[in-house]
Amino acid sequence: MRTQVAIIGSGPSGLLLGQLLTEAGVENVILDRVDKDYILGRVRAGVLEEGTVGLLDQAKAGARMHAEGLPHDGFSLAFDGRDHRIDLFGLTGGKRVMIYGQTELTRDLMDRRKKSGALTIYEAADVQPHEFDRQLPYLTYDKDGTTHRLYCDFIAGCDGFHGASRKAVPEKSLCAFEKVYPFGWLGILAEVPPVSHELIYANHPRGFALCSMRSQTRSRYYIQCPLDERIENWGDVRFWDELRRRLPAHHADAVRTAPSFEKSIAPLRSFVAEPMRFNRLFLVGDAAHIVPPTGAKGLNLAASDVYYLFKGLIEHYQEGSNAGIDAYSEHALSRVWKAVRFSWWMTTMLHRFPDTSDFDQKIQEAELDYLTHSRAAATALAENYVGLAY
Ligand code: FAS
Ligand code: PHB
Repeated sequence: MRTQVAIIGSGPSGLLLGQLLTEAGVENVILDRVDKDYILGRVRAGVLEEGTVGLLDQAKAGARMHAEGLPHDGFSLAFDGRDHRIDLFGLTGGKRVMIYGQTELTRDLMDRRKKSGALTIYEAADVQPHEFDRQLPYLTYDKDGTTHRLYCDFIAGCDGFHGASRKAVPEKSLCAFEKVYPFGWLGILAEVPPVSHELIYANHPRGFALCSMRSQTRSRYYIQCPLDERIENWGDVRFWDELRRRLPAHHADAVRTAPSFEKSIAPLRSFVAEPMRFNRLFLVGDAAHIVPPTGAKGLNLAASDVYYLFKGLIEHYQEGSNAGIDAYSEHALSRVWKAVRFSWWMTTMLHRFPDTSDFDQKIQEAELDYLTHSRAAATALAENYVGLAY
């Protein structure tokens, strides 16, 4: 079998790239090692930057997001028993974010791809990129007891942090930068109205908490937890009590509870692989970088990678120019590192570290106090949160 662009991974990166290419008339095939239901069963991101919203529209997969998503003009920082709103819209000259779950975005892209007739091969085992350092790359994969070959012009490694594409790159050709945080996030989903109409990021001596949502009737809450924490230690009552302890009293009293229908623990890390291109192989999204979810950047960085790679591939196929693909890694990494810094800064300011002293807690609260009383400081926060320009 042969195609123009072979995409490993049917997550947001792979699906968005595949749909943009299909809309532009560039043939592509997506392979994933699991099935659709498994992918849709993962609960992840919830905040979309305007650039991500625009790409979904360009992929003709944005209708349900505009119908059901929640445009947000601000969020609150809670600390020292009080909270302060960060006016994203006012501080950034009219920019906002869209609250819309990654699961729904993925579903919309899958539905659009099915309508477009583009090929996705699910449950493709042992997908491996080959000869990407030459001019005739191909993928091999196992399905239905046979090893198949997919010849292509380019390979997009959209297969996440644990995927095969980054691992296929010779170690001497890749430089990895990593920081592992000494805590995780315990998250739940519950069919209950959110405590506030906007997100609340809370710093507390007991640990970080985040009040988010998926709709006006479905809430998403997170509390910081030790890395070795086990889900079975956290019944709903214990979760709700701990969440309330970490919020200012007026929010704690307003938290409405209901049985959780999803509960998971995510570790936090910062990771960047450089470069993001190896001749005919391109690393995209989590395959190339990971950020702690505190800045709501993971999914949005995947989208900006896709923007740069899509632009370069279209220039190659439609104008015969390789300028875009040659610049992909440099352009993507420039935005990635600024988002990695922002996510590290938000995480460091809001979380309780094992060695956080009383002095450190006071410094965190002073930084939050400065942020919520200085227009210059709040503007810097706001422009990073809504997303820096592509
Ligand atoms: P993904 O990991 O989403 O998709 C990769 C796909 O490749 C998967 O479908 C996988 O099955 C497939 N694959 C992997 N290896 C393969 C192989 N060898 N062969 C074939 N297919 C293979 N971001 C936020 O902005 N906010 C959040 O709150 C947030 N929470 C998160 C919680 C968790 C637990 C995790 C893991 C991530 C979270 N993220 C969050 C980040 C997340 O949203 C990612 O940025 C986003 O999924 C990136 O999308 P992809 O790059 O497509 O990678
Ligand atoms: C979420 O709703 O899942 C969410 C929102 C904001 C974040 C992280 C996660 O920073």
